[in-house]
Amino acid sequence: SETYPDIQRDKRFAQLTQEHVAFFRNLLGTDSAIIDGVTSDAADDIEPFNSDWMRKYRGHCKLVLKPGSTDEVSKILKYCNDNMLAVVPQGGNTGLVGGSVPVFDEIVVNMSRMNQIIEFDEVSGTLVAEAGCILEGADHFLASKGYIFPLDLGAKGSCHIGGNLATNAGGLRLLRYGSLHGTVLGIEVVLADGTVVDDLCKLRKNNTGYDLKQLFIGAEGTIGIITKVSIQCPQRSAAQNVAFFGLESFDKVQQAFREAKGQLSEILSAFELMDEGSQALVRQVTNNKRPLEDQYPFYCLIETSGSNADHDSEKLQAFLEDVMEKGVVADGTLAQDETQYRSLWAWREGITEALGHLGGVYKYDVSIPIKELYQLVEDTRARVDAAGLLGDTDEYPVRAVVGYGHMGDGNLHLNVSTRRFDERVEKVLEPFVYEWIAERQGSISAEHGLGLMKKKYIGYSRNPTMVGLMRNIKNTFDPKGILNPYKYL
Ligand code: FAD
Ligand code: 2HG
Ligand code: ZN
Repeated sequence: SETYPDIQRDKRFAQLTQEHVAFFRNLLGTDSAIIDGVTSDAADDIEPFNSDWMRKYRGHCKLVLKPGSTDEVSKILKYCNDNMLAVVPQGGNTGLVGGSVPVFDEIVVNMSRMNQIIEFDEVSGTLVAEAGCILEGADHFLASKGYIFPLDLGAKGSCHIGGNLATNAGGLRLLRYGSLHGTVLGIEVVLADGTVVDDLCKLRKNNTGYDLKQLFIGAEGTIGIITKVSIQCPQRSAAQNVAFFGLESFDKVQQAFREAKGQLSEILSAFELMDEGSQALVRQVTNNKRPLEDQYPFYCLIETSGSNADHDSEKLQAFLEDVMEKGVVADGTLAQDETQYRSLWAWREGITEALGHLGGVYKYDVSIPIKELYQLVEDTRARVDAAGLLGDTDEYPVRAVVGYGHMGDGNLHLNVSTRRFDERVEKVLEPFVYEWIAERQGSISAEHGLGLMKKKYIGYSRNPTMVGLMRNIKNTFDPKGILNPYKYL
């Protein structure tokens, strides 16, 4: 491929023909369910499905299929498996590791038409929905019933719940609601050969045999296409508060986290970290007024969710006074209303989008023991600087090396914001970052997954025995390897 000189197209895969297209057209019936660049020139319409959110990864697919039912997904995959046609499952295409777009000419199976809520049990809080529901839409539906989706993230307006499961997305409230491995009760999934696995269980407890659904959570579309989801949703909290703090050092950030857990305990629902560099870039792009008057090396956003607004704000106010008195926090502000609540969150949630406006971003999504979480940013910055790549003017490719993330989960997002993607920058960063993490027994993928970006680096976080077992799983569920090839393993 002109895009990926290091990767060869797998010759076992067939080239798409008019006959293939005719089969899919006949199967899907409606024109809106198929974008065909094989028998017609639909290049412009296909482009958004070929190109990822960051505009870093680009494929050359000529056919996008949008099934409207599990049966259609099953028939598509059976036909692809029989005819050796490679497939990329695609949700909202907000993934950050190049997993959701083709590498060569794989067919995109986009799930956006399977977007119905199937049922909701108002007593238990169990939601059953199709995989193509947009996360924010599902959450709005739940809000009308007094419930909340147990996952929230900046891409909620576009990402699908099926995509969330496929990546095992973590997001902003994992600290409170836990991982999808705990909240998902069941799934329906279609295997490569078209077999429909119906495990759409609605039970909280079910210890009958291996828990197979867990394999598909975080499998990034490599062993099946998730078509339906059953998930346990918590009661929506009546009161939500947000505080935004400035802190002088990463030691103080850690102290603040300890204090927050101790003093806010059951109402704490998020503890997020942002460094000054990340906030300066958000400010540069949005031009919004900063929440605090002065600048600090670090900022934390703390959210509480509870049942009693007065009680919660009293607790948060007392917490803020206490940590300021002890000198843990240098300055802070509390949201006074819904508008301020949203605008404080925007300083954290908006980082990815803001950086995206500034040029190319190299992203590393890592778990490391909290004590060393920020050291990675400092060491990386020093390395990029020593290589002569970091500077304020156009001649330098790198604008800034910044860190932020889900402090409460020990998950850092190291972002290297560049004026343009540049091979010299990538060479300085990789495998340096992965080695740094492996030395500390960290994870090179805390929540975004492996996709195309980290396929060759899996060995930094998983030993050969585990990678071998993973290959066996892949071969069991997708023996011909048609699902999301060239990625993950
Ligand atoms: P896609 O990007 O379409 O696909 C992602 C992967 O899942 C691909 O490998 C694809 O093949 C596979 N896939 C998609 N749908 C299915 C399906 N139905 N069955 C099988 N495989 C499927 N991630 C986090 O974890 N935490 C965050 O806080 C977070 N914040 C983000 C903020 C922004 C602004 C952006 C752009 C991204 C963020 N992400 C975050 C990354 C991304 O949003 C998540 O990975 C999300 O879960 C992907 O969902 P999607 O529907 O867009 O999937
Ligand atoms: C977040 O936490 C997302 O905002 C995206 O996981 C992180 O862009 C990133 O690196
Ligand atoms: Zn994140």
